[in-house]
Amino acid sequence: MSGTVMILMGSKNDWETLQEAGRELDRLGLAWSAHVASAHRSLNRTVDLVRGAEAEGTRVFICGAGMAAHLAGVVAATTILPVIGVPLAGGIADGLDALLSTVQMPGGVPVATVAVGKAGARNAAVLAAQMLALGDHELASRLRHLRVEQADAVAAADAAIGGIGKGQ
Ligand code: RP5
Repeated sequence: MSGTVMILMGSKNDWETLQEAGRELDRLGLAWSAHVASAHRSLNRTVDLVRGAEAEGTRVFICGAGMAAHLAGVVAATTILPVIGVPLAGGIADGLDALLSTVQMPGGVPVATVAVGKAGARNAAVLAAQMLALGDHELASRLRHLRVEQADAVAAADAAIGGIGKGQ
């Protein structure tokens, strides 16, 4: 099964970053699968994977790639389902190259592009959940709970620091 969200990555070396998306999808209770599928090294298989996932009920794609990062764009060209692109660090500009390759899509074929690296991978999962929550009240409630947890963590960190410095 493809899962509600399919994570695609250009190389197995990308998994260390993309697994953050899988972890967040687990926390949010969403079914997902992950595959290595290169836009350049295995184009036909990538297109087949996307078409197969669409037929099996996948609703959102998360695509992570570095360097000349065309994976998200190729997937977006193959499907009308939402595609979230995660640019990865590495390459001559350490992720700026991948960011521009991912985000600079021609009009009519959007890729929702998130931050470079692990924060982007995590945000891709949250954004996918937010899209799916439009038609799912329980998922919307889990997302609200995530926001509360995050705010609580900040308050706990502040309490732990206890106001560094003595003030005047
Ligand atoms: C991209 O090229 C991949 O997404 C990866 O980030 C980068 C390098 O790939 P490897 O040479 O590490 O397989 O296609």
